[in-house]
Amino acid sequence: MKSNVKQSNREAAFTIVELLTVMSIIVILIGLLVPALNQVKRYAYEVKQRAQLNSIDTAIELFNSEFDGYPDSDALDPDAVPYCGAMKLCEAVMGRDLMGYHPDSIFRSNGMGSLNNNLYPPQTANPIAYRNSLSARKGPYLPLDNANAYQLMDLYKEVGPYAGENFVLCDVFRNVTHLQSGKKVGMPILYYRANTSNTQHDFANPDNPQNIYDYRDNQSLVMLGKPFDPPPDGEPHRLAIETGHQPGYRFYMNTTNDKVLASHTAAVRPYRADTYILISAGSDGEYGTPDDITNYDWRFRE
Ligand SMILES: [Ca+2]
Repeated sequence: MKSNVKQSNREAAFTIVELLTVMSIIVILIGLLVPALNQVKRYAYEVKQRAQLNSIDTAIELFNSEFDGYPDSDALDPDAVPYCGAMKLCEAVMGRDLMGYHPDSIFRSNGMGSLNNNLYPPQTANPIAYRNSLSARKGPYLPLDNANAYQLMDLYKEVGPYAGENFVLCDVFRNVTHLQSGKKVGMPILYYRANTSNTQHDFANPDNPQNIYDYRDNQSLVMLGKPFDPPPDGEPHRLAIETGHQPGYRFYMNTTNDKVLASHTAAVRPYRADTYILISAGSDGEYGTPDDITNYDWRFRE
């Protein structure tokens, strides 16, 4: 009887070996779960990014139906001042001051119209001009809360050739520290309009004047690099420059329409040859890598 009691006590208690076994199983389970959770989080961001591109698509279509054409995306404005596709996209769907697009705009970097009149006057300097300007506006075509519109000078310490007060629409990934608020924000969404009077998609010659898309529309912006990973430590975006290739090569490789290429009979064509292309840098904040999210079938090619 005595020996029986002793035996059941021993069975009820955990030995140190059993405890260690249980603890190591828990550690292994956590090790399995954490990457899975990170993957879920990343997937959620990707879904959110696709939704944002869809709402930008809708906004551009509203602009198109109002003005009978997609917004310009040339790298320069009519005065040859740098004003890239990403900035023109923001002006078209939000207005240069986020209060709506002025129909007399000719997409000048300084917001002036063709008669050197300020289409987007500041409210404080001239309240009457501001009110008149507002009553002429169209849009904004995106809700301000979803636009993620930020001034370039709040994203990059060095804004390169650009006027820093110009806004861009940013993606939903949080890689960049907003220089004013300290909040984490996204990288600018790149915008390229198709030149429908052209016929080529020549990745052997990215500078071919007959190319439907022009990689140079956003090249100077992409050349600014990653604001969260500044030079000399940071690598340039792979969409901008790649060792052994001409600038723009990766843009043309990754916008080539596989379905047309596969036929071997038709000419090489880009995706969305008659509309426009949008590119988000994706979760790594770098343009031209496999995680980029676009409004066409991004199949990353080296
Ligand atoms: Ca990327």
